[in-house]
Amino acid sequence: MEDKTTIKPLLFAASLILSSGIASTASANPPAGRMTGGSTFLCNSEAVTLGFQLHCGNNPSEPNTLEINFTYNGEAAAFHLTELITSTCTNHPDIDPAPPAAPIDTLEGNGIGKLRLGAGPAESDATIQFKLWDAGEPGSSGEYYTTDAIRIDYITDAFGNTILSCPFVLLQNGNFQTHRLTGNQSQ
Ligand SMILES: [Ca+2]
Ligand SMILES: [Ca+2]
Repeated sequence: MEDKTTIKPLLFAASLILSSGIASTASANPPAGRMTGGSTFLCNSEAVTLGFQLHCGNNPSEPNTLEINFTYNGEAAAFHLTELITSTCTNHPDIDPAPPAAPIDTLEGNGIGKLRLGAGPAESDATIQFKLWDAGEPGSSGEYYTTDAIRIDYITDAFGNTILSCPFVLLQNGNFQTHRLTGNQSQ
């Protein structure tokens, strides 16, 4: 059991890295769309929850929201996105995000936000970089390639200290969903 749960995400991650390199050379114009979702996952054995709505593209449409709740030094902590700076969506050849059908299945972004640690106030100028994979339904409790996944490269405080970093992991609960950009036939 231990070996399976460790090896499968690693294989999936390695495959994603290899395939995404091939896919990125085939498309000059990254597809647009948006991704929504909410989930719980394990980050270094600690439960993390998040909810989001994020648009992709060179100049991502509003609104963009991302809330992450986690534990830091034994206390409740929260990150609240205030600005999505870059958001790149791609279509992985081996992942099917349907339903619904969407031109993308992967979103990689970074931005700034507010960070609250313990009972303290929410401090501005926190930063985040992350990547989200939508591998269809139900989104969690499945195998690799059919289970949504997340990686949080970092959440830093205003001084650049890394507060949270989560390696690639499959979702435990919840679901991510990619969508076409509504109201735009070209997408
Ligand atoms: Ca795909
Ligand atoms: Ca999904």
